[in-house]
Amino acid sequence: MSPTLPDPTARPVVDRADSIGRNPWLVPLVALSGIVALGDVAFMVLIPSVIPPLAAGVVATLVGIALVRRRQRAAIVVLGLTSASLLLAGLAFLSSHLAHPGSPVDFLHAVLAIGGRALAVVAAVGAWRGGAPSGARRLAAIALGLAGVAAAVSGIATLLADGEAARDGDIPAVVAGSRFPDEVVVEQDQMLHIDNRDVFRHTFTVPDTPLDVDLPAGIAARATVDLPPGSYDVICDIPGHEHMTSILEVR
Ligand SMILES: [Cu+2]
Repeated sequence: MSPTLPDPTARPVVDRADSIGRNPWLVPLVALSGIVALGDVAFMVLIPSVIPPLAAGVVATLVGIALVRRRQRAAIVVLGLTSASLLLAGLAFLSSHLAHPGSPVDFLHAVLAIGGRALAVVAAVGAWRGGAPSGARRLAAIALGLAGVAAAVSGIATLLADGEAARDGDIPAVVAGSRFPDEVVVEQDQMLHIDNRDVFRHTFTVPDTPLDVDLPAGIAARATVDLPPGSYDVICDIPGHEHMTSILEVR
């Protein structure tokens, strides 16, 4: 690539409709911001639950994209700051999802929300500084490569994931639509067969007891209920799944 020399005939690249084509970083910035926001919307629809910071980020992204033609500098600031703040705020929560490629919705959303936002911040800095077009193309190539690798890793992990079949005497519990059964009744030392029919990961957890079953997307697991008779609260300990509760009645 030849170095980019300043064009002496160029007009100032500020707040002009015709300057979008002149700033090659705007295309990846708008594309990455838009794709990440779409991913957030899809994620919230699938959970299904509204996560306030993500919803605010979607609105801010729409405002930023609407500003691109008329107020280019303002758009770059809005889109850049939206990605940077949500990246920092969500890192701890989302990085735990990166460890579970076998749950494609959680995993791919985390890759998009972390990787896509990090690249959007880079694009915003490039757009603000008016960086070289070759850098913008490299950024787009990195984004496509990252998406391809993430999809491949998740696809393989999902194919390799293997659940456990129910056996005679197991007590069935189906998890679907991010809901547990209202109540699960089991005899002491009986086995539970918990079937996660969702496309994202859950856990079947009785806090402060050994009963803590990891349930990757679309996977069923068997678990012994080694608890004294009584009534126990069941939770899903994935952040954002606080609405998932049930009662385990041990007789
Ligand atoms: Cu859950």
